[in-house]
Amino acid sequence: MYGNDFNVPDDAGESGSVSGGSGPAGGGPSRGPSHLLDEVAAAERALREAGAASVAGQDAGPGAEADEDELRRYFDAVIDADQKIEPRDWMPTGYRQSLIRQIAQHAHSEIIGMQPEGNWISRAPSLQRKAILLAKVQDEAGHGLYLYAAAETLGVSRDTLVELLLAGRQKYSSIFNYPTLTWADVGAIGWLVDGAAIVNQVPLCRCSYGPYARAMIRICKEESFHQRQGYEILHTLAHGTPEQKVMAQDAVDRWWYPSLAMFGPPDADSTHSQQSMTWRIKRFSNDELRQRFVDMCVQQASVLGLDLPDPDLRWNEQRQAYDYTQPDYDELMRVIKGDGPCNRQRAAHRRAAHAEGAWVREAAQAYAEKQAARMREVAA
Ligand code: BYC
Repeated sequence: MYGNDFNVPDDAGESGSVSGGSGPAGGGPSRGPSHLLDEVAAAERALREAGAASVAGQDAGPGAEADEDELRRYFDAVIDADQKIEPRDWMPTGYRQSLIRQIAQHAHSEIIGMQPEGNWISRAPSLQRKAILLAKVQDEAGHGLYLYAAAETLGVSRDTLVELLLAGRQKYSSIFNYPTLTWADVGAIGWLVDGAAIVNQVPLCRCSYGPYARAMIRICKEESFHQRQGYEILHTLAHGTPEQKVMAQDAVDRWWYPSLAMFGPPDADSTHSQQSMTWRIKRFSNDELRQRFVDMCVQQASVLGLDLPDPDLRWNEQRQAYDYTQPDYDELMRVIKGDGPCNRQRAAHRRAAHAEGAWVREAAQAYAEKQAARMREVAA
């Protein structure tokens, strides 16, 4: 349950709202990440129900001869009824393009995100740590595949998306342009980066586009293990030798603000949020999710015995949320534009891996063609 083994098991907030939750004794919201798993389960139930329900009293969508106004009205009714748009349904071009942009960026992030942690597979401090990290990095490859597959249902091929990434024409998450300097960074990535990813991604389980929502349910379940392993690494280090505790604190100091920046620009500067929320692709704004993440981390940091590097972090009774220092959004923009500490290295590594993997793609293609030819022979 998202690394909450060490949490005070008294959190009893509602699971529907973003910033809700009552403050426990000592101040601060008690909403822990286990609520996020409850939300994933609720989203999964809602998805099943959506599949069985009819929209706006209609048993089927508009017929083949429907004009664009009729199709658009039906699309709007599906969105308003919180039902799912499926690949064969009519959708506005902007909706399709926005989904391709976001899902591709998300898929690329999973694949590029393997690099900072992959860097530590051969140096993990024990066989068990190595096996766990290997499994986590493999999961990320799988998440990339689910997401590329979801994007393909929108009529764009995975090859095209990969080419756009390699050409620097599509983005991936800013966070993966920071270096992993010590073993504690693997813990901080799990706790903070995967924690931020989960907070951002759980609402995507309710995204209006069916294939993306379904992929996110599976991804969020797997991410729970990732966040938990990071939290456990940091807990071990924070309760180890003084040097290990210093290493854990240093990693948290370096990853805190980049993790806050992962949620994107502040709402006032977010170009896509409003339209994405109208289409129910996004359910909450960047700032709402960032606040939820901060509120979740404060209590966990205190259980870890580590400090969050923000002297102005304090509980605001009136807002029922923590006040905190915003990340440096100019730095976020520089990193997004390609000028972060590791952008060039990450892109070069991905291009090299793609080129070195050409023979695997060719072999798979040749095998698929051989199989197809055999099937044709059998059928003839
Ligand atoms: N990094 O209008 P906005 C993971 C871009 S996977 C880079 O607010 P939107 C993990 C944004 O694309 C983590 N670019 O955009 C994996 C837009 O540019 P364009 C990835 C960013 O879409 C492995 C412009 O800034 N998660 O965690 O409404 C191991 C304006 O932004 C960033 C996802 O992709 C950023 N941080 O909201 C471990 C989740 N922020 O496209 C962990 C799905 C913003 O106009 N994506 N930009 O050129 C989303 O939820 C949303 O796309 C975002 C941005 C919240 C990221």
